[in-house]
Formats: sequence, structure tokens, C-alpha cells
Amino acid sequence: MSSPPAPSPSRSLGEGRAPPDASIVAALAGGAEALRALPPAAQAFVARAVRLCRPRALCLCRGSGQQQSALLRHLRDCGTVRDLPARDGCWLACTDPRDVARVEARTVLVTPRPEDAAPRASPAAGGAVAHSPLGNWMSPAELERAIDALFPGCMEGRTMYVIPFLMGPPGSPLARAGLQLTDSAYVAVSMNIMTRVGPQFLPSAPASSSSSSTDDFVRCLHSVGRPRDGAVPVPSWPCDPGRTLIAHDARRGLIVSYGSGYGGNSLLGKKSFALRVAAAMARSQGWLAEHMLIMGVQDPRGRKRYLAGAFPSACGKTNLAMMRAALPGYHVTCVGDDIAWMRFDADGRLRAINPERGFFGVAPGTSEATNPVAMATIRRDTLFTNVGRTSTGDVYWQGIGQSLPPGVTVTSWLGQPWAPGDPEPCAHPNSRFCAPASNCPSLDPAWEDPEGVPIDAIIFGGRRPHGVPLVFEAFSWQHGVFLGSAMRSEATAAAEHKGQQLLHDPLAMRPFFGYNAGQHLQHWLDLGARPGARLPRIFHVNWFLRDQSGAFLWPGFGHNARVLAWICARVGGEAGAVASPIGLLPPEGALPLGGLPHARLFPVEPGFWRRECRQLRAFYGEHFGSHLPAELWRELGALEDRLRKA
Ligand code: OXD
Ligand code: MN
Repeated sequence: MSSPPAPSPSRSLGEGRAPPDASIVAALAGGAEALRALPPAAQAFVARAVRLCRPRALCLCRGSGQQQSALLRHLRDCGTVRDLPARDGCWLACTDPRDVARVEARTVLVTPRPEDAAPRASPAAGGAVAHSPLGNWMSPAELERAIDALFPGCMEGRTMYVIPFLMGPPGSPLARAGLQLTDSAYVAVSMNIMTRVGPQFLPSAPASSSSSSTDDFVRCLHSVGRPRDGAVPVPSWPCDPGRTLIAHDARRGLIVSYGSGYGGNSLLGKKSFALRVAAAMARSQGWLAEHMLIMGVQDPRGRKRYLAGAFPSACGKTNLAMMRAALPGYHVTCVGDDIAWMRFDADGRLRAINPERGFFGVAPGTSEATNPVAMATIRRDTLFTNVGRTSTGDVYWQGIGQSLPPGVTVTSWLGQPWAPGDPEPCAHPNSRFCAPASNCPSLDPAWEDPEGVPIDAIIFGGRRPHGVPLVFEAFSWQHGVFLGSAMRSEATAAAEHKGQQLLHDPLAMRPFFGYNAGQHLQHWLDLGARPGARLPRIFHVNWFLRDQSGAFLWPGFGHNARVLAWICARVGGEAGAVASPIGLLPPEGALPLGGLPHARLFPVEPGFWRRECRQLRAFYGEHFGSHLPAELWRELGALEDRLRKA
């Protein structure tokens, strides 16, 4: 009798609980120790990944400072990072120039039907992959094929780092665990900054065989890859850009990332888990996982409000979250700068946690003038990527706001001598700092409160040079969700887009939706209709209005506190507003404009908004179609009516 065919290596990756081939793992250097510390379901995942990727050794990440230092020394010996003696405990990594940003075109959601991934993802006849601006789809069978093509033996000769991690404060009802396996020590070090790492964070009780695999922890497999031709042009930064794939199967709680070491593609706790997979979990469990900062605003009378803000990449979320208010008596604190997980508590209040434990911020443009809090945060224990390095062992980038002392020279992120005035920047536009949240001088005292902070207002915003006022308020929750669905912004260096095009970016989630974006919007509407929900008010802001010469009209940064003060006063019922076709505007004099004319900062030009409506109608029709909630079509119709009467 012939034996049954061996299962495809990939098919068993996310499944099963017992560690059937633990002996393979135990034979690796560090293998037995790594396994012993993990619960059985985690052991099973490691064992299967080892059989697939065939690493030389296993290294269990425990989250200790000692291990972090050892990994950094190892990265230095490999030539991946250099130390930065001018800053305590800081390091610089420079990547392969082909591996510098999120690869949206190769990021997919894996679902049985394309419409479960994105509203208009329709594959070419019989295809197993489909692309759309609101998400790319891959069939489960195609994912298996991709894994079988990319992963077998991809870690040969390398160490597999085993990273158990927690997203969210320990003990929080919203915290969720993950286990990332990676062949990149750079990723291990970065995950240790961005998440809470250690085997104690994996649930120890073996899940019952009937429970789904997503109940215990999210399984994340990452490899920088082994290029087919064996070429590693930058020896210290292996990657396989031609075959990169970042795939999310939320039903199986599985994330698979191949070919890129860049943070957005490789730190799988962040965009992949905390946004895409978490959004799908949140939908079925009645909460929200959103691309939002969380900040506290205390007014001169000591009253504190918490706000959550969704902004597309490159709109200054980190600057806003860390703002030093340029408004006397106001004090801003930071809970998080990128991701919010939110749920309604027993009293109907929306409460938010920051699932992360660090900041992965864009370096260029960060200076004492634009973000002094970030500058203080990155003084120590920070891993920089793709910035310039001075001859004194410090960092340098465009917009750092410090001129070079005489005799100090700079090496660019490409390893070339660089001088001020050179045509190419010394730091890649998407170069980053990765720093622990605990370094942040304005960190909110409640940032790790397991219950989360109560959210009083939600802010949507975009980078809009013309037509969109500095701030306006939605008429209702439903109108607010409409404003979120209609967000547009100029493109970012954080992804592979080029140029200054205006992109539609609903809820600032366009690259991060974890399931059909129409259903995501419906989930927002459903939560708003929940009995007893005390809904935050919703606002739209735009710090980026320009005058005819192209100069910014609004000073921004700390001065945005003036807008936040009006928002807080609205929440407290202390400030009036005037109705306009697009929403509620601050009356003239309601917020100090520093002498700038009110009309220029609060344009409501019917012609502009009619064009906006036409474009939105086309976008809705083309990319959402029947998947757009009927309430949002109605909101668009109501806006068109109000503009007709204006
Ligand atoms: C980021 C982003 O946070 O692109 O890196 O949004
Ligand atoms: Mn982001």
C-alpha cells in the first residue's frame, strides 16, 4: 500500500497544535531551549516553520536588554548596523536601495472570495490574484503555491529568531499576542523596541482542538529571502525585491512576509497584525483597529480630553501626537502615534489603547522646531535606518535644522560622501527612527492603562493644498464616517508611489484595510448605532492649505493646538459653530488665527466642493460599487443637495 502523499510544507504552517516534529527543532543550535519556553501551539508553529525554512539555529527572543545589546553587536559584526557614538545606545542601518518602503503592490489579503478582501478586486478569468486600490486579493490556494515557491530552504545557513510578542498593555481586554519567526536580527531588534517581547506573552493554556487558530496568537513568518540567482548585492542587507510578498490570512491568523527587511513589510506586529489582521478580528469581535494616533489635551483649567486622529502617511501624525502646544496653558500628551485599538466599555464610552510600544517615525523634517519631543525621544536607544551619518558618529537628514559644525562631514545613506547643497538628499525620504515609547518626554501617564483612554473626539485629516478648511465638525456620527470615507491626501514616501498626486484614502486605511473596505465602513456605522454608545464627535482638519505662491498658510505644528482647543471646547459644549454645507465651522474669532484672515483658512467654495463630490461619486462607483453602505451614498446625496442650495 502506498503511503499518503506528504502534505505541502505550507499547508500545515498555520495549523495543528501538537509539535509533531519537535525533534528537528531540538537538533538545531538553541532549538531545545527555544521550544521549551513556548506553549505547545507555538512549538508546533516553530517546528513547521523550521521544517519549511531549514534554518541553521534558533534564537528565542526574551525581550531583555542584554539580549538586545548582543543582537546589535552581532548586527554590527555582520556590517548591517554601525554604532553612533554621539548618541547613547543608538545605531544606524542602511538598507539595500531597493528595499526602502512598503510594497503595496505585493501586499495581499488572503480570503476565499475576492470580494471578502476588497470591494472591486476582480481577478482576470480564473485568476488567483486581483489588484485594486482598496486592497489586493490572493486565493488561499495561491498563497500555498507562493509559500512553496518562496520559503523552502530560505533560511539555510541563517538563524531563525523566535519572537513571542504582545500588542497592547499587559492585562488589557484588547491586548493580543503574536509569534513572529524571522531570519533578520534587524527585525528582532526592531520588534523588541516596537512591541512587548517575551515568551510570557503567549497564552500558556493549550487551546482546545475545536477552537480556531486565531484564538491564541497570530502566527507571523518572515524571511528576508534568498534571491533565486543567489546574488546579495548589499552583503549586509539581504532581500529579494523581485519576489517580495506580504500576505495576510486573517481567518487562519497567519501573516507571511517574504523578500523585504524594510519595517513596514517586516515588523509584522505593526501594519500587518495591528491594522490588517486586527481589523478583521475587530469586526467579528465588535471593536475597531484603526490607523490613528491617540493624544491627550489638557486645557488651562486642568481638564483633559483624549482625541484619536486618522491621517494618511506623511501628514505629520507623529508631530501631532508629540506636539508641544504653542497655546498658553495647553498641554498635549502622547498615547500613540500610529495605531489605535478601540472598544466601547460597559458605560458606552469608546476607549483606546496603543497596541505598540515604540515609534517608527519618518526622520526627514524632524527637528527641534517641528518636533522637539521626537528629538528628545531619539537621543538614546534608537535604531535609525537610511539616514546620513556624520563623521562625529551622529545622524543627519534634510530638515534636521542643525548646520554641520566646521570640519564635520556626512556620509549619505548610500554610503557616499555628501555635502549640503548636493542634489540628492543624504537621508532617504522614508528614512526612519525606531525608538521606545518610554523615551518620550510627553508620554501620557495613562498610556499603558489596560482599559484604554476615553476618546472624546475623532479627527480625520489629509494633506490638501486647496479648498478644504482648517477644521470643521461633522453633523453626526454617520456624517463623520462619510467624511472619513471621503478622505484624500497627497502621496507619501512611505510607499512606492511617486509624485504629489492626490490619493483617495478612506479612513487613512487604504493600504491597511484587512477586509472589504465597504464592510469596514459599515462596521463603523453599526458601532455608531449601538444602543447606549456615547459617541465621540468627529472633525476634519487640514493643516496644509497653501497660498498662490505655494507657501503654507497655516503655521502648523504647535499652533495646531489652537484647533485642538476649539475641538475640546466643542466637546465640552463651550464653543459655538456655524452650519455650512460641508459641516460645522468655527465662527469668526472662535480660534486665534494669529492675524490670518478667517476666510482664507475656512474656504467653503461651492464650486470646489461640487467638483469634490463629482470625484467622490466616481471613486465610490468605481472602487466600492454596491459594497458602499447605502448611508454613505445618502450622505453624498445630502451634501450635493446642500451645495445646490448654497
Ligand atoms: C507608516 C505609514 O506609519 O506608512 O509608516 O503609515
Ligand atoms: Mn502609519
